[in-house]
Amino acid sequence: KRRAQEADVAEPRNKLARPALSLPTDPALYSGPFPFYRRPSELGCFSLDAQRQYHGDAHALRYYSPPPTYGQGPKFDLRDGYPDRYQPRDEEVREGLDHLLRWLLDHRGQLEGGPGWLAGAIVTWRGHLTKLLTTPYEQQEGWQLAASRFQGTLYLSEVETPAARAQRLARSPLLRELMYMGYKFEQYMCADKPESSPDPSGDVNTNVAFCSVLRSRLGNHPLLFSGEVDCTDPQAPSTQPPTCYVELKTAKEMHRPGHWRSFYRHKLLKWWAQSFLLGVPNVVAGFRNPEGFVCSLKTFPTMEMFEYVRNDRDGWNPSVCMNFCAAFLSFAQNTVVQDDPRLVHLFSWEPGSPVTVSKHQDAPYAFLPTWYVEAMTQ
Ligand code: 0WD
Ligand code: CA
Repeated sequence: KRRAQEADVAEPRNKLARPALSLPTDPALYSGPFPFYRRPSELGCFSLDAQRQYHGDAHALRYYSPPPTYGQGPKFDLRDGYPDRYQPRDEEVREGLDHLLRWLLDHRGQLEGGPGWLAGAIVTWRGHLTKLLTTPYEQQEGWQLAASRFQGTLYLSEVETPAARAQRLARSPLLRELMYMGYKFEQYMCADKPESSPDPSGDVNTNVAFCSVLRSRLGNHPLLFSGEVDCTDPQAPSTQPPTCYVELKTAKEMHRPGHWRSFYRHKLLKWWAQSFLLGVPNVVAGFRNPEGFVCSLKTFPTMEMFEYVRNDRDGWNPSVCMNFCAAFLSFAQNTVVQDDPRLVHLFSWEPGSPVTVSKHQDAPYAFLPTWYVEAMTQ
């Protein structure tokens, strides 16, 4: 026993030279002070149209337009228009980081942060960072993240796990309608122009998206990421993005304290992680009854969400989320050493296990498109 300990002491010389082979995810390992997180600032934006085509503008941004607070309150039928006025995005199309890379290519000459800032940054979708933040508490769904280093920059792009793909292909009619209802809620709450009102008579087309591109930093990791934004509030105290943005969510109407507790422990964690990363100050929830009607709304300020679980031993802790994310980013930075857009380190995680890595060359895991690599090499 004693000899084994002595052997461990002699090892660090080796450990320093080689990156770790796996990363544990237990929450207890990541408590401690909240790490530095730079206030996210918007560098730009882009829109995707009804045909999922990229435009370097804000035309798809909608305006927060809640129903009047006087009177009887809302009665939004979230099932209205399903399925005849539903144009869902083709989920077989793997977009990877493509839209974000298109934005980056168009703006690479105007990036702030000084020369070489991009070379030291991590580029990814906000949604991928959300999954990292919630990993220490996630007990259902694993993930895979592909990583490539190119011109110094570390790019992270999610890969659909076989389990997630199987679930998506076997998605029940009930779940499909539930997904529609989330988008329908947005239509009841958003107007196309700041001075107009929502028009729930039109189609729900989930190809359409407005994406904000932001700069931040977690610990010593500079970040450039993009996230889809539901709407902007023309009456927000500050009109400066991202502080004018509003995230819309639906949840089941709850009637018992136990339902609320479970909502705070699970849903609110995901809502917090997603909106905190992007700097969205408020999440507006619509609670739907069993008939699919939203009859009540509640605003959850992102910065107050933790209060609901602060004194709950089975709650979540923002420090744990952020410290784990920082640890993962360090792990990835130390693992992906070779600069090669065709080389992929695939980080895989399943609940109850540590994050592991495998190495792959070219198809099917390489995700940096030739058009991007060639244009950046000019
Ligand atoms: O190709 C894919 N498998 C994915 C594409 C997976 C995840 C996202 N995306 C796309 C999104 O469509 C969006 O254009 O990437 C872009 C940025 O997404 P994000 O902000 O990084 O992702 P996330 O935070 O996970 O989702 C934000 C919103 C969702 O809002 P809710 O309230 O449901 O969290 O993006 C939408 C959705 O409204 N969204 C999607 N829309 C169409 N197809 C998808 C999807 N697969 N995933 C999220
Ligand atoms: Ca939303």
